[in-house]
Amino acid sequence: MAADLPVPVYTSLSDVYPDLLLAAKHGARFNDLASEFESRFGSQPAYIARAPGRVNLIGEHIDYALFGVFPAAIEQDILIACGPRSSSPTTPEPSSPGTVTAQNTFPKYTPQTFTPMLRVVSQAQDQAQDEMLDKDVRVQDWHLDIDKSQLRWESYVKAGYYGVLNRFFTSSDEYPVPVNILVSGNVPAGSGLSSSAAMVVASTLAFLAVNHKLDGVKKGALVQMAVENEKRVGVNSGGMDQAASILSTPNSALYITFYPSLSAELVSLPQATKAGEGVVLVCANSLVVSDKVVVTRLSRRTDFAHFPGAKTRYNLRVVETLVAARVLSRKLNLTLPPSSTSNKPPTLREVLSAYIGRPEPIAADALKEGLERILAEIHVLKASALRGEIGIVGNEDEDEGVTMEEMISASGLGEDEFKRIYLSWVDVEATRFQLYKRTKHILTEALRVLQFRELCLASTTHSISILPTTTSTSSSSPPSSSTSSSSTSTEAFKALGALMNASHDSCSRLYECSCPELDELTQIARESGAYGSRLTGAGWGGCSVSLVPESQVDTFIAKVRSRYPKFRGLEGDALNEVIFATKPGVGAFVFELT
Ligand code: NG1
Ligand code: MG
Repeated sequence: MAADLPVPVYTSLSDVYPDLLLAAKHGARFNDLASEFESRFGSQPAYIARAPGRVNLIGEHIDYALFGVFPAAIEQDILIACGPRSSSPTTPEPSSPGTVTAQNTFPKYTPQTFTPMLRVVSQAQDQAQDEMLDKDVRVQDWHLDIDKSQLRWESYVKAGYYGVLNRFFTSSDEYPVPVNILVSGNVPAGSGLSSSAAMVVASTLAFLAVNHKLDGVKKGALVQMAVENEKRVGVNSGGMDQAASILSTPNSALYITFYPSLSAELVSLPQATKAGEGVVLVCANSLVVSDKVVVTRLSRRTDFAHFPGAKTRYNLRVVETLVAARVLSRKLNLTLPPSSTSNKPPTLREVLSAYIGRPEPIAADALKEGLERILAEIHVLKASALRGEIGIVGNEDEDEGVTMEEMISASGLGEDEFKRIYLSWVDVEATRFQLYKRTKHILTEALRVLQFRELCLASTTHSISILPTTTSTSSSSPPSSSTSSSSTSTEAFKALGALMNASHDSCSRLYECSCPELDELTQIARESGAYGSRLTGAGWGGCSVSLVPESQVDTFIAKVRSRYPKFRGLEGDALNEVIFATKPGVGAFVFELT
């Protein structure tokens, strides 16, 4: 079934976009890119790999804790035209196998040439990778230099290539072809719409296609590959973006779960019965660039929450939530599954599983009930509780966090072992670690995702599991289906909007991943007629997503434009680029030029 669906390869865009206007619009983009490729490299590309960005409706910063998320692909995408270099009459054959000449249609991204280095190994060096390869012994291993200390456009191209090389060119009798590629796209970078995942997915697809390795590759396997590939750029992200980019289908959002294994269910937003009473999603870019890959070292006296950088922002959150999972399981005396080895520390989702004490996959209703119960116990993670102080005072969400020493002591591990498990892969310096606030966000956000899904299922007739590895989760019977009338759909939109607002509030106060501009933009959106509005993606800048009555989109956009200071004076394309309505779009595919 769906994990088993092959990655689609098309030779006609009208098979992808049944809407003629859309097919013509994208057809023109594909043609332009192919002509540009030909004029730069002297021959037609063989393929164009295409992967969309995504908007996350709800479920922020919980994918790496292995809780379910609710994204949808957007129409904007990354296109990578590629062709084997040997087919080019104007350029000489390079001597090393697999050399890549990579160009970008945006002049600020300068051309790059890189060659993977081959290392011969006698046997498996990386057990996990070999298991995925289904091979006992690898005889060769490829390396590409990826600069993690700065954001470079070609790093995302290399990341996709890396995975292809190390999965498909492991025996000494096969070498990758030299390749020309030309990258283009319209997913705004650093905006929380996952241009990075779109780049990595498109790059993975391009290198698979040009090396004739696409045959038999299933969508599920491509998601796993793209997730692993993107980690090479330096952000220890979850799998939401790659899964959304690959698995989306038009007009549906995806409920994606990661535990006990990857699974995706198509869920539509509630339909209004009366025309014009439906909703659309509007993305608005705060125009603050969200940059997770810059490394910023902090002085001991600095509050990390206000500084940029993957290591201090995104990856620090990953560390805090993993440590919180360990401490919570100890405080609640839970026995974690044997798979939670020290090399793969348990996540909060695995802790919840142990807390509920039922075999996986656990149905959505039971997960919800478990989340509600465990939330009543997480005060054990407050700094005062960890220090053994009696009596908890102040606002229930206030907590000053713990020091490194206190955190290590709460983990029950020795300092060396703690650092090996939780800090060896990341460069963080912070004075306080927020175990309570991060956990409260993750568990309440996981609950909101389940509530959001339930509201959608209650008002729509279908939900189809497309990666049915955990099908029995769908025994999480949707709430008994209500008769759909416009008043109930309006009530449903209000309830969805309220969940989005609560999500933003939690991101802002507990996860501290918003910024003043995003707080302002989402507030303006609510005051301009949105049912709900929240940041989308990692935050600290980037886009908001708002649920807006279909009939009011134009007035909504006009109001936001007049009130959000960074939008004043923007018109036409410049305005459309920063605030636009979007519908769930088609997932990644390869276009073969004939
Ligand atoms: P963005 O910032 O949109 O790329 C990141 C992570 C996701 C997820 C979200 C927060 C990457 C590639 N993706 O998304 O996995 O954790 O933040 O929900 O870093
Ligand atoms: Mg990204």
